[in-house]
Amino acid sequence: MSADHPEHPDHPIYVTQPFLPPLAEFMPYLEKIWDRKLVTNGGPFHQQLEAELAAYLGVQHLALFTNGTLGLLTALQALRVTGEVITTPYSFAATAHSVLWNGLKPVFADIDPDTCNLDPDSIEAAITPQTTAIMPVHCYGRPCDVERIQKIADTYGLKVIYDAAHAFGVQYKGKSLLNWGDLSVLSFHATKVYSTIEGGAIICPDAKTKQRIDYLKNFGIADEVTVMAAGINGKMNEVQAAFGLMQLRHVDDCIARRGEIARLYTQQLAGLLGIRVPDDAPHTVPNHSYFPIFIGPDHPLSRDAVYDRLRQRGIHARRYFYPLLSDMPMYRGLPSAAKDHLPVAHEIAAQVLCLPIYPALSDADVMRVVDILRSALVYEGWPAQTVAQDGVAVAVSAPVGEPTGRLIERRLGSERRV
Ligand code: T4K
Repeated sequence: MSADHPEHPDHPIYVTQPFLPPLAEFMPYLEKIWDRKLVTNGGPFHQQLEAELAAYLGVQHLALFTNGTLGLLTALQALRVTGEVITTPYSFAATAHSVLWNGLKPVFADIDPDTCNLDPDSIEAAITPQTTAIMPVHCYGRPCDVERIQKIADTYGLKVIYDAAHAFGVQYKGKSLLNWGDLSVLSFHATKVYSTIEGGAIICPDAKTKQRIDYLKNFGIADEVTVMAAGINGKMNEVQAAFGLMQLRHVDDCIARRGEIARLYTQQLAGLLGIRVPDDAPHTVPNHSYFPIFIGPDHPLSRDAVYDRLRQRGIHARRYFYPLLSDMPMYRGLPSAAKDHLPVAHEIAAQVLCLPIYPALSDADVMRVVDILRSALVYEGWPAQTVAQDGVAVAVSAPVGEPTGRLIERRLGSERRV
């Protein structure tokens, strides 16, 4: 058995892995596509998936896209956004790129350290006469402060387009989070909770906006002789839509397994000083799309040293989202990209590490990751909690006297876990 084999104790573990059911399950869908010879341009699976996803997510209208980025680009077009768009520096490149590709100016505002989402005060401070829209991200699927953002948008007459790439299925106060804002854009990329391999969707509240979005994603074509707008080709094809229909049958189980993994990490990492695990988001049914931890200054190793140590042992955690968008060459010249304007984003980007989480990850693999994180504290001789127990110096990785804390001892050069 090679080290690459999933049952090998040292096999590599990536931050995520797409959920793929047995291939046989996909074959009947493919046979239908082959029979129909309708492979793209709004075929039957495309229509079925739009209806099923809208019902599953609890939203009014949903327009499928061939990826999330084309959804973001089209959302800005659909609302005829102009001038400046306030957005977050703490995201994937696609967020700010979609603004730039529309010939608009991204204006970065700082984030909240707990949610990693745009800080409403910072949004308000960034508004100018040129501002027409806000593009917040529900980072890791954690809801933005949607109430305050809506209030700001209403006060200043701004549109809100949520980059909801991470927020599939998230419920906030008993309803889909995707109903907030003017539009929300999902990603169904292979690395996401729910996937069509590549894919995405715009969620919109009314049929008229959906019609405009449907034109825009198909070159602006209304019929054989009418082109309504300068649209793009953003259509999802039938193979992607079929894959999505199949995935929808499994997504609840996938999210449930992710939840188990998140709980195991949370339990096992509790009390490891220098490592912050975010609290559960209030009023939220989460999707556990990512498992970020934050390596603070009281940890004996830097975040990058922990990242390297994990990598040396075959664990490919990721620094989502480092570097910040505001540090990328196409944005760093913007006044809003200045480091002193975005102190929280810089701090969080320097501390974050997203641990592996995906349905096929076993508890044993989670413990492999946890043990490496724990050993970083012990082996580096972290001194803060060194105490005397029975006259012997013991380095512990949980606060002393914490009954649920797990201790890792170093006694006369030999380690043992209690
Ligand atoms: N807005 C936000 C906030 C986003 O996070 C994203 C995408 C978008 C917009 C744009 O949506 P899309 O246009 O992509 O629909 C990945 C994804 O490619 C990207 O979709 C995602 N965000 C981003 C956060 O993560 P990378 O560069 O980290 O991907 P990559 O190829 O390094 O994959 C990560 C790991 O996943 C690999 O180490 C192994 C595993 N993997 C990946 C793929 C593609 C697999 O096991 N199998 C696979 O097929 O960006």
